[in-house]
Amino acid sequence: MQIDLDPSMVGLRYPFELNMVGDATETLKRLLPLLEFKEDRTWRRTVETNTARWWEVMERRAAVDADPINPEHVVHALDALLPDNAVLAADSGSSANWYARHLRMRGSMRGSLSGTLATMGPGVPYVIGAKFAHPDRPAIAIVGDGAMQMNGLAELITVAKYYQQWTDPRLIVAVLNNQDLNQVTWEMRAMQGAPQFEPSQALPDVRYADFAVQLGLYGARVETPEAVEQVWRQALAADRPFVIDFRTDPAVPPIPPHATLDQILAAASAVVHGDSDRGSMVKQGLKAKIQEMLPGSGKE
Ligand SMILES: Cc1ncc(C[n+]2csc(CCOP(=O)(O)OP(=O)(O)O)c2C)c(N)n1
Repeated sequence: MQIDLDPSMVGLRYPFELNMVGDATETLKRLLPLLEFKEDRTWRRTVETNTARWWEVMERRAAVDADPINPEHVVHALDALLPDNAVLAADSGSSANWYARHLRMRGSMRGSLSGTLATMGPGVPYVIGAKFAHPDRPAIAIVGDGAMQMNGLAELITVAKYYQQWTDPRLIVAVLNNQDLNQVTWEMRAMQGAPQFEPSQALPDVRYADFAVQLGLYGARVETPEAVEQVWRQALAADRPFVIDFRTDPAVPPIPPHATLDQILAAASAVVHGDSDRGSMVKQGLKAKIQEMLPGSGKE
């Protein structure tokens, strides 16, 4: 079913069984009395069980130790602390995976990413835009170090220029500093069985937090998992924008928990062909995967 105000949009991209033209709220109000209660709750129970299992697996994956910090822990820890009116953005890269998997949208939260084009670089500009639209709400971007080097660092100058105009000055940029164009490194492993190609994939370590401080913002570099929660709390309580440089492990696989066998075999073949990151990659991949099969995870 599709409901759209604009008749020219109805059925534009996908064939629907039922097309309705109208205001979504009013149309749904008219549809509600037509609903029939289904006695058979099997489908609903399956969805509830799968969802509960998903959150257990996420909890376990976030708790897996990594070198030095598991990026899943960074985003999972944020979920528990998020204000209900936060505006969120993820960049295109491994951050989009952790954002989609670990953050629970609730209250009046909003979230944006470059869903269709998947272009790198929108994370920081999106939260700047959010602050102009909603200066009274905290905005948080989760961004890869590649995107940060591409344009995020320069955009911090814009943040420093305008933040005093915002009633709530909180804008947080969390950099997943894994010194790798990690999403593509993993795609190349999974799709082509190609080992990490260092000349194109490796990134220099940059002091993102120091750059923020130089602009008059706050910044912190985090190198241990124990410090993750505390720094999120600090940034969420700050009276100005805050850049957090999380030193994360590129060996944590962003491939989906339900990756196909072909993809797993291709990644394994990348290891055989001398991936520069091979030891840690296999170890982290297995550790993350095992969380889905442990007792209590619903698969035993
Ligand atoms: C403008 C642009 N260039 C290249 C790509 C291909 N690409 C997608 S994700 C990615 C790596 C992103 O690296 P980084 O920002 O460091 O995030 P990570 O995946 O390491 O967390 C690349 C190169 C893209 N989507 N958009």
